[in-house]
Amino acid sequence: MAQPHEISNANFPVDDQGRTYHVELKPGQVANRIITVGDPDRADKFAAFLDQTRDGQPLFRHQSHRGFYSITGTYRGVPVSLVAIGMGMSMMDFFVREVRAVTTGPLAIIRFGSCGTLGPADVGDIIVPTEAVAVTRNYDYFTGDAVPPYHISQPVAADPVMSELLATQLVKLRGADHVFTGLNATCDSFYSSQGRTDPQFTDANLGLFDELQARYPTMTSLEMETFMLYHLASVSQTPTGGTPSVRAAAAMMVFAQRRTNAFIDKARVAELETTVGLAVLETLLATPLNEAT
Ligand code: R1P
Ligand code: URA
Repeated sequence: MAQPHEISNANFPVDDQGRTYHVELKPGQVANRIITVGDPDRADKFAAFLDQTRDGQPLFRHQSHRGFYSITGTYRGVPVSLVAIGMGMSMMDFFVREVRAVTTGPLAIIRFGSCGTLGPADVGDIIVPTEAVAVTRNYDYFTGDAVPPYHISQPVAADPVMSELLATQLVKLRGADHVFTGLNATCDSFYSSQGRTDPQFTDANLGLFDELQARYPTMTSLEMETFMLYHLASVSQTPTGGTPSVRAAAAMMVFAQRRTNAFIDKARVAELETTVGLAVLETLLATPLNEAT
C-alpha cells in the first residue's frame, strides 16, 4: 500500500513531492487555463471534450482526500485543466491559492456553475456575472447585537475581456433572450443568506431579497463561489507586484427561479452541461494569455 506523504511548511503546507495539502497538485499537473465546477460529474462530462492524449500520455486525473477532483489534458492542442471543488467560498479559496502556488505565469479561470435567480432570467437560462458581491451571515445579530442580520459587500468585477467573450459566445449559442449579465450575489449559505426559509432555524432573512435588489438593481444571480474567485483574482499579484496574475470570469446555469419557485429538471441540466460547457471551453481557449505551459 502507498505510504502517506510527509507534509512540511506550516505556512503553506506541501508534501515531499511538492503537492499542496488540500488540492494535492504539484507543478506540471495543472494548466494555466482552468475551468472550475462544483460537481465532479460535471468535470467528467467536460473531460470527454478534451483531446484524449497529451504527448502520448493519458489524461491526468486526481481525486484529493479533501474532495478536489482535477483533470488536466489538452483541448484542440492547448493545455487545459478542469477542477471540481465542491461548494462554498472556502473551497474556492483553497483551489485558487493552491493552484496559483504550483503554476507560473498568468492564470485564466472560468467558473461554470449553477445558480438561483430572482429574474429576469428563468430556469435553463445562462448568467454571465460581470461583477459579484458577498452576502454573509452576520453572527453578532443572532447573539443580540444591534447590527443587520446579513452583511452585503461592495462589488468586485470579473475580467471584462473574458466576460465579453463568454457572453458573446453564449448569445450565439442560446440567443440573447436566454443569456443575462449583471451582478451576482455569492452567499455563504444555500439557505439563510440566499433567502430560503426554514422553520427549524431563526434566519431573519425575509427582507433580504428586497434589500439586495434595492442596493443592486442589476442583481441577477445567487450562488456560493463566484465572489471569492473574482476577489482573489482582483488581489492576485505577479512576483514583482503590479498587475493581477489571475484573470477570472463565470457562466452559470439557472437551476432555481426563486420568485416562481421553479427548479430545473435533470434532462435540461445534462443538455446545458454539454452544449454550454463546450462554449465555455471555447471561450477559455480564446482568452489571450501569455503562459508558459
Ligand atoms: C449549491 O447547490 C451549489 O450549486 C452552485 C452553488 O454555487 C453551490 O456550490 O454551484 P455549482 O453548481 O457549481 O456547485
Ligand atoms: N445554486 C445555488 O447556490 N442556489 C440555487 O438556488 C441554485 C443553485
